[in-house]
Amino acid sequence: MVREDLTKIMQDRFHKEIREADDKEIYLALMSYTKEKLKRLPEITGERKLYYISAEFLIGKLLSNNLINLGIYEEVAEVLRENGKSLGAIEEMEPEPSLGNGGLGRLAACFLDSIATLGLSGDGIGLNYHMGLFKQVFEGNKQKETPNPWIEPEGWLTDAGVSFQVPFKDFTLTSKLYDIDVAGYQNGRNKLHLFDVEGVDESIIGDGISFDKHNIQKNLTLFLYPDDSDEAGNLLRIYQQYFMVSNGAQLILKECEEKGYELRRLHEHVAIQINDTHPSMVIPELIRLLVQRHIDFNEAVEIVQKTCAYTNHTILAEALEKWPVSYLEQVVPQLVPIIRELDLRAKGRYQDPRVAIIDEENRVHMAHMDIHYGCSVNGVAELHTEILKNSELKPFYDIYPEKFNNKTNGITFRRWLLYCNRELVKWLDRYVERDFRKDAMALESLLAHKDDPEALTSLLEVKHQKKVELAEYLEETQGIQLDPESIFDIQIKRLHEYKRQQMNVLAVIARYLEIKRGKKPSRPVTVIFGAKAAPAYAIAKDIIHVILCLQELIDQDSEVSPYLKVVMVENYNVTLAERLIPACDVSEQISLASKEASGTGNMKFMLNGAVTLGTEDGANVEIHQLVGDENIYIFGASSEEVIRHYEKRDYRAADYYIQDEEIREWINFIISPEMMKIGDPYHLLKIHAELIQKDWFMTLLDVKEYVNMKERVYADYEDRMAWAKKMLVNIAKAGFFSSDRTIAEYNRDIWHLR
Ligand code: 26Q
Repeated sequence: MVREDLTKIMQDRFHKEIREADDKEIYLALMSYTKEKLKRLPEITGERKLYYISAEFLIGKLLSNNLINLGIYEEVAEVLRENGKSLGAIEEMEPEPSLGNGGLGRLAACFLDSIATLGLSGDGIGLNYHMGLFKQVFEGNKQKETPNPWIEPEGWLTDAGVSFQVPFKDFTLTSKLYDIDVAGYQNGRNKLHLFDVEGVDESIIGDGISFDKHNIQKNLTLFLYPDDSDEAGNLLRIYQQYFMVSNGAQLILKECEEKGYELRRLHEHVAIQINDTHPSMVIPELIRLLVQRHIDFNEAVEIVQKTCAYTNHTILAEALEKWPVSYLEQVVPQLVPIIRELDLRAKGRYQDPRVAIIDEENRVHMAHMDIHYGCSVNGVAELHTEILKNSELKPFYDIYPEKFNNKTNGITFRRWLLYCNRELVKWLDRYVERDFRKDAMALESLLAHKDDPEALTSLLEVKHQKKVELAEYLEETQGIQLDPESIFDIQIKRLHEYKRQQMNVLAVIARYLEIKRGKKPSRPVTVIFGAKAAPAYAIAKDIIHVILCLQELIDQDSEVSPYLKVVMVENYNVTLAERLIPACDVSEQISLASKEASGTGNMKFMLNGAVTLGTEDGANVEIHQLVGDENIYIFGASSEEVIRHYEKRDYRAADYYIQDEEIREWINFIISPEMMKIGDPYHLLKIHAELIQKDWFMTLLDVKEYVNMKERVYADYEDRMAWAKKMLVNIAKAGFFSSDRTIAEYNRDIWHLR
């Protein structure tokens, strides 16, 4: 079938045989073939439908994932092979849609896959950013941002032929809807709806990623907002958010009306999941639209409340959105009276100022609106939800204990195992008893082989193979040389102080200095970083600078480079993650306890047989519980301890610096003559001072224990069979982290789709 179909498409479009065509032509043919196949899948339907509204969907490349979910990946790969082509090379032709910053956006993408795979009726609603998250290039050991276009004349987007009017204060915009089909694994299809503005103008982009922030008509969907740590007091963000939710709400009502549902019964037919506070304006907007359609205000509030549920993804204070009422007045004045009314009602019931929607400074707390006027609040890992209930959102938990629930994150095994690690899948097929493809918990049967030398040896071979493949890939694409015999110690995630890449840097420096002193390790280590820093996040950029300088310094030092290598891959994205994760030995999950809501990279690494070196934070806690002390390396202060330090304000980085000679030596190395010669003294001095004088995320509290624990990890790695056993247990216990399980729980507790 595939053979004949593809041959015919090649003939019709390019008048060529497959073997004569170039990779781009094959890519185009394969894509149109796949799109056609997707279109023929039955649409998933149901009495109640979920709308997952999110400012980000970090979907990554779609070709291979679609082929897998359609069940034709192997067949296509075979047909190409027969014709002297490789599917791998074809994949390179596809641009990556980077429509998200990191965890939250990638989670939304995993969820869409699982919702369709479970046969639940549920669509995504978001924005069609023309530029994904900026492309990162390194120049002079610094990050530079450049535009990252991904939309091509032919791609996965299809014009849905739907548009709405979205009213702003000074003008009304007409939207245009594009859809992407989302195939379930061996199941039907749902949709990702991405709204765009007709008049977006890519020519207003100036230097790097700068553009005219005021020309809303031309810029609204031009860029994905980079997760900005400095107060992004930008009106554009509000324009984007309102555009997204107004379109979303209009689409939802339109679909209900088309199905003949009564709007009074909206909640019986619709569930809306609000992905962090970015889509929170959907609450007042839906109320507005229902009232416009002659539903009484009180009833509209009730209907919306029964429809909407909110997920919290962070407890970092600076990330909790609070919009000044005056901003909303300037952009969406029609929502302001509604929000004021919702606020008055909440204040009437609860006088505690901590639960007010509009605070004394006239700022609207988006999360507060979600909690008062939604039916559910969830955190994304056990620990995170407990912190929400007991501290961050405690006043709300006291009022609405029944609304709070935990939904520990998950990842789709289709992309993060079936696609990215076919060698491991082959191995699993040998040792897992039932089919783990539809039932991730089946992986647990692997435990029967935890002392089987043949299973363990072949597992080590799979890992080695993936390390070789990564080395080849990085050599080809970035000119980086890796030694597959070395330990691959990997930290890939957004750059943020709380994630503590700087602590990993200090450990690298510690190792460097040891080698310099003559302590040559028996096996080399490769420490790999991948991370983008928000363009306005100065400290994060300084940390990147240190890493890149260290990389250069060690590369140039023939005394150290045989034993230690630092690599910061350029432009870390989903595609690179798919290569890095299967090749990883040591998974770095070293956030300051209490700060990482969940993490999802930790799960991807575990599933691919890496061993975690981490703090008791986010889902690491659950990984620890599942695999046991023997199969994970846990260190550092507990979340309670950290929270106490913040309460008492008694953490002083300088004390550690003054009292501990080693810590002092490591930190001072950042401004050593060797480093200052390679790097920019201004930035090196800045990060040096930052670590001693502020260190808001308590690097120095844990760094000693971290360095010691890492030493133990590397030593344990040498007992290859014992290490392989740890790998096996990690894989066996990863089933819990399938997003199929997460979605089944959302459905059981919140959505109630049938
Ligand atoms: C805010 C204001 C202005 C512009 C951008 C933003 C913004 C954008 C994105 C704020 C936050 C984000 C993303 C947050 C995020 O990715 N959180 C992560 O969510 C994951 C999925 O639940 C968790 O696993 C991670 O622990 C959490 O950090």
